Amino acid sequence: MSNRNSVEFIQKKALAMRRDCIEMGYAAGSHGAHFGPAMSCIEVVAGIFFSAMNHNPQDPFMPTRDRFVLSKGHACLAYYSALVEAGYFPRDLMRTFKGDNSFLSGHPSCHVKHGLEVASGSLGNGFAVACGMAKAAKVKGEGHYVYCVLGDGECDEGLIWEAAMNAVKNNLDNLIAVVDRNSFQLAGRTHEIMNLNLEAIWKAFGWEVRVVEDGNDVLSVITVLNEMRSATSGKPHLIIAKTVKGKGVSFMENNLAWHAAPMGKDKYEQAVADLAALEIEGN
Ligand SMILES: Cc1ncc(C[n+]2csc(CCOP(=O)(O)OP(=O)(O)O)c2C)c(N)n1
Repeated sequence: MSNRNSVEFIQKKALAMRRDCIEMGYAAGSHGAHFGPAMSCIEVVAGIFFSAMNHNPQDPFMPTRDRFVLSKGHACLAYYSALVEAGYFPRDLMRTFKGDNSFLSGHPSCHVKHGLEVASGSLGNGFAVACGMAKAAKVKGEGHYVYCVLGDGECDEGLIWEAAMNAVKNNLDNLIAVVDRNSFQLAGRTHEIMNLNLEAIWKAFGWEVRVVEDGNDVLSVITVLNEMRSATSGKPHLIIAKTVKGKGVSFMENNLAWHAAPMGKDKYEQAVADLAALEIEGN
């Protein structure tokens, strides 16, 4: 697939992805969906899929493809929306989200033909798998990258740090991880639950670290992804992208009630209107 798309193209994809998230989450009815965690990382996921990653939706098993792991698997709406916008599966399947026998489950499961590389959702686990995939590529002399998106609350997990040490030991400079720094987790603000200086800690663990002040800005995201790909430090790469939980929908932004919730018709209509207003602003 041609990547390195224009900023404008990716901004449009990001907006379409937000709409897709609302459609899928609304279709889940009383099952509800993790709206806030998906909305915060849309530009990060869009930047990876439509600028950074070498992949081909027409050939999902392509051996040279870059791999993507959504370690914060509960934000699967962001992942599914990138896949549908890239053409990995038809749009009408979006309405099967969380339905019986659907591959669009509430946390990602492994369906490589639809672009889903790794099952994830048990926090910490996806990141460790991504480190293993990057090591496997090194051992086999394969040149692809592994991209991984994790949550800032997820960085409280011990497994993250075991895997982070191992990645440095194995010089996994083919690994580009992004922390979605939305400053909230499930039960509160991250600084109230575990006040971590993520930049200092990841650096201390030996990673090459960059901080993006606005992780909902496409240009900032794709610029830092480019920088990481051309870095020569030999270290694994970690981007801390400061984002807004629930970004783009007025009643979701920084509102923990929308970490996960069912969406009724009135909220659906409000969300659609908010996103339509964003589209008008952008044009
Ligand atoms: C091992 C594990 N423990 C607990 C959970 C439940 N859980 C789901 S989302 C979440 C909060 C994650 O916060 P963060 O990583 O900051 O992601 P955000 O939702 O803010 O994007 C938790 C604790 C889980 N999925 N896995």
